[in-house]
Amino acid sequence: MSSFAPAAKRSRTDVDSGDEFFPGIGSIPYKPDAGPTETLVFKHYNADEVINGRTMREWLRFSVCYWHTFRGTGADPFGFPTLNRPWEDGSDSMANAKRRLRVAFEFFHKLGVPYWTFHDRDISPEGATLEETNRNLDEITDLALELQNETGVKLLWGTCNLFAHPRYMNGASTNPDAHVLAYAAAQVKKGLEVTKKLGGVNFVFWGGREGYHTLLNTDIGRELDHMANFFKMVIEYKNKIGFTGQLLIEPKPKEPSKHQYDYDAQTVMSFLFKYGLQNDFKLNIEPNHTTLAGHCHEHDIVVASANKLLGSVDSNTGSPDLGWDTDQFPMDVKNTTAIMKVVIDQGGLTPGGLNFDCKVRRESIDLTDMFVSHIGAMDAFARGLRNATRMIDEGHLSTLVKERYSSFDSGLGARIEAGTASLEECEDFIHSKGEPTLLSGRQEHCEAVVNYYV
Ligand code: XLS
Ligand code: NI
Ligand code: NI
Repeated sequence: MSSFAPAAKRSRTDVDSGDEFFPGIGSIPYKPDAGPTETLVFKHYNADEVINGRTMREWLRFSVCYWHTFRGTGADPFGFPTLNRPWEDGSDSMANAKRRLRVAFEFFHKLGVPYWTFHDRDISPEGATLEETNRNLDEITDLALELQNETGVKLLWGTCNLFAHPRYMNGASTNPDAHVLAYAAAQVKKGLEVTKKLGGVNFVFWGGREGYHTLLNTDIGRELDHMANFFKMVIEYKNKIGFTGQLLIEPKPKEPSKHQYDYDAQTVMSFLFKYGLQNDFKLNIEPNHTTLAGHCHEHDIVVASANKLLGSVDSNTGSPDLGWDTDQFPMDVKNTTAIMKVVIDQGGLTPGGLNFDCKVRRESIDLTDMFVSHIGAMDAFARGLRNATRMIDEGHLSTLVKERYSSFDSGLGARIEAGTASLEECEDFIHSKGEPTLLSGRQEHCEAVVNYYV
């Protein structure tokens, strides 16, 4: 971004492109020999360093989300806002929205992330009518385009907020009222248009209210059919306007609906295959949703990738010891190593990325906490990338897995794998070979191998 003037010039009512909102902080440097308490530098993330044939920037494709980082206030169901955000004037005005957008791009630029993500309603106020709302969005996205061009920061994905407004309380594409579904469709039409305008390389659907609270008033079969037809309209319009971004669905098991239709990766994939949508959609996996569904952190990443449907990652972590979505910054290197192993094994995430759909704790009230949190998470993923690269290169685990399945490489096993064996053939095999020789699963050995790299 062009130069930022001192903070003293900051104004709450005017939008001055020369304002600097994080005056004490410059571009975050790579400083591998930094001490433990230097948390405003990268100790591991060296964007231009080539690892395994690609720069770290290209492998990791980091992105900052607009909603938590620039719309989060620290308020929770029990308390008022806590976060210190001096540029906010407390209004829902266009001037405030524009100033906030400039702050965001200063932040993205100084942090050195290549991408950002937003919901339509995060960046631009909703008006009294759809026309007014869309006009606001046009004006704000004009500025976003300008700021993207100025800073080189690109759009990883756009999405529509189809869950906050009261009209969506019973769902958007699964609402029992066709009128509400039509509103959501009109909103998504515009969302696709502005995402295309900003060069977004993906478009996400997280079905916040797509689910139910009681089966007594709900026709699940019709709701799922409607959701599928909604997505078919999306595909049709996307093709019509020439939007080439990847469509993504983000699974989540609970919060806010008691039961969410997009419960986990396996559930979403079965929906996609049932309705023939598997070639047009992939999954955006958020591991703290995965743990809420009762799986381990990397489970859905592995399952989606195994089905060639891992499109992108909301790289958060939760507190699995709690029962709700805490959207914390991923600081656990074991988790990031497990995720990066999958990402490398599938050849990268492009056009997806690692989006920090994370929020600072409501007690982390300083502006520097915004940087420290993202830097810590980027470093955790950089370490994950380095660890996973070594782990894959040295090949101990992949050799072990290959050996474990080697009985399927020849003879009857190969015919079973090819789908050409029969029950009679298996019976004959057992008559001649008898009992199998049992082999250890060696779980603790595998865990010890992983610990060597972490
Ligand atoms: C909520 C979701 C949401 C999506 C985008 O839990 O993670 O933030 O990523 O709508
Ligand atoms: Ni998310
Ligand atoms: Ni989430």
